[in-house]
Amino acid sequence: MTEDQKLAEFEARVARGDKVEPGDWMPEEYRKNLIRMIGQHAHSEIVGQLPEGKWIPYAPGFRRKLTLIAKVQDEAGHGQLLYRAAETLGKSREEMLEELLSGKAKYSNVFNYPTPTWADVGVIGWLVDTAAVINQSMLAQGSYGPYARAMKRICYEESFHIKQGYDAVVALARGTPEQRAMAQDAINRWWYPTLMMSGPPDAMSEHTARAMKWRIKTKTNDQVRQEFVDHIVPQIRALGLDVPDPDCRYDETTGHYRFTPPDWEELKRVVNGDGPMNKERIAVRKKAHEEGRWVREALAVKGTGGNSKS
Ligand code: FAQ
Repeated sequence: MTEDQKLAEFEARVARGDKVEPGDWMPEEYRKNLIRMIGQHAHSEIVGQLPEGKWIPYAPGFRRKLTLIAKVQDEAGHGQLLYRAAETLGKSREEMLEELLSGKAKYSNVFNYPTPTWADVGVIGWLVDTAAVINQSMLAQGSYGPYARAMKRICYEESFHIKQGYDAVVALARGTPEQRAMAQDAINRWWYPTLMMSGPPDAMSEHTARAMKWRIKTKTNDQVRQEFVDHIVPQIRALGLDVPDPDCRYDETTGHYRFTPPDWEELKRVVNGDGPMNKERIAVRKKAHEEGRWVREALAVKGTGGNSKS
């Protein structure tokens, strides 16, 4: 078959909803785009442990500490699954990690903001994980088998994270006026970064058109963002809390909530390394990577499985 015939057959398969598997022929651009996206996603899960992980020693009570430890550990597991999915496309985990640590690779904007209060843990679990699950349920319908299957499993766990975050926010919303104010302050700070998570608007998005054609994504950035807003605004208001956007209201004619778009220049700055916490996040990752070197080296000793007896 000529390259054109292979491409036509590939596109017909993808359009039918078939899954593409690791050994299958695929256009080079499809492979590159998936490596880019899955790699960034894996890095997001790994760096995403840090903003909430910071609160493990200070979690209010044993039960909340246990659930937070489990959540943060789940994110590490998601990172592992995603690096594995990217490896099936021919890029090594070492190479991807090197790109993260050198600052070359992008990861989600949202993890470059500080978490000054316990309410941030609740609001990340509730708002950020809700936005992540809406996006990932869309990705679970995607064309690349290993990524789509990883998404399905990850979504089960992230859905539980939403409950953990929501439960923490409900406790604050029903608490003292100070606790309620803490919850509101965290929502105010996370609202726009969470809206930015779904990516730039479709009109500015470099990769969306091709990603839709090849079913790497099955909804556009704007569709995912709108779905998030429609889902979360009534929940926030039901707790007697506010969305920090006076123009956010339900539009009877469209059946959707209107909202003020985020500052897209801020998104650009943050994903390109100039957010409030980028430097600290990478410094912490580098330190953890160095401190874990002996474990990787011990595991890599051939034939011993890391057992020093042989
Ligand atoms: N942050 O042309 P598009 C989680 C970049 S997981 C950083 O629209 P695309 C779980 C984009 O990469 C959260 N960079 O790109 C959790 C591209 O850069 P490049 C992560 C962003 O790929 C919860 C450029 O801008 N989820 O939260 C962002 O079609 C709690 C142009 O953009 C995923 O990664 C951004 N927000 O659409 C963990 C899901 N937006 O490569 C711990 C998989 C855009 O050309 C605690 N990824 N960029 O240099 C996706 O769904 C897509 O990649 C989008 C972007 C939607 C993020």
